[in-house]
Amino acid sequence: MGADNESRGALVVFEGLDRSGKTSQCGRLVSYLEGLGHSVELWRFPDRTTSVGQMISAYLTNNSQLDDRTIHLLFSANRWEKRSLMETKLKAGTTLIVDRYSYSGVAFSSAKGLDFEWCKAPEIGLIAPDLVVYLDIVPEKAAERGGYGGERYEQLEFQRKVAQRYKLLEDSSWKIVDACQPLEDVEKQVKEIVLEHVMTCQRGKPVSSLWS
Ligand code: Z5A
Repeated sequence: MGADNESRGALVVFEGLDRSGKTSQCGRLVSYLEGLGHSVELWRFPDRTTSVGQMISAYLTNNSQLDDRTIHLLFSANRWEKRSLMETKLKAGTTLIVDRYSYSGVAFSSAKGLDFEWCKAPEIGLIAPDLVVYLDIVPEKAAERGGYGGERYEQLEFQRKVAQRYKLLEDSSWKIVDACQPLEDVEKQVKEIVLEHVMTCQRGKPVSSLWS
């Protein structure tokens, strides 16, 4: 996809267990990049605003029951329905800071017992992130933070399995940040790592496809 080396925005994905601090860091990062004059948008998956996203939301809040494979494919469809807009934005020079992506899809569904490669398959061909910031925290520590336990997957034993699956997905696009540090220390590291990648994409880097 896209052999052109034109200036573009960066696709930066945040991953990690529940309450690892993704939402906090994404918000701070967007303000920081905006302050530097970059065109930047905050995205999150699931995107609960679409009709597919509303089905996912009902499932996560225990207001509907769905077969494990069905919900997995809905999470994936929710990314596919945003794929072309994502490419347009990136090529127009907008950096996208994305709270969860395909790695969550595979880690959570395979932690339920679905086949790992089967879980990856529907994600193949989505846009590959330029950077994945993995906020690393042990589940016990995350559980001490506010609001834990409200949604379907927020149970300690399950989160341990999710952490194991995440480890299998790590590749050269990943940067692991210790999320147990104070929020401001995490923020400082995140800003440095992300800015470097934003500049690289501005200088020109082809958009590539995930896992293909
Ligand atoms: N899921 C899936 O199965 N398949 C998929 O394809 C996708 C997702 C995309 C919804 O995710 C669920 O969907 C999720 C995965 C699954 N599983 N669950 N449950 P979500 O993103 O909507 O919800 P979430 O993961 O639970 O995210 P969260 O609640 O937004 O947590 P967070 O963003 O990582 O953390 P936070 O909101 O920034 O911080 C949590 C608290 O910790 C808050 O009180 C902060 O002030 C505090 N905090 C943050 N950083 C620190 C530090 N450094 N020190 C101390 N306290 C901190």
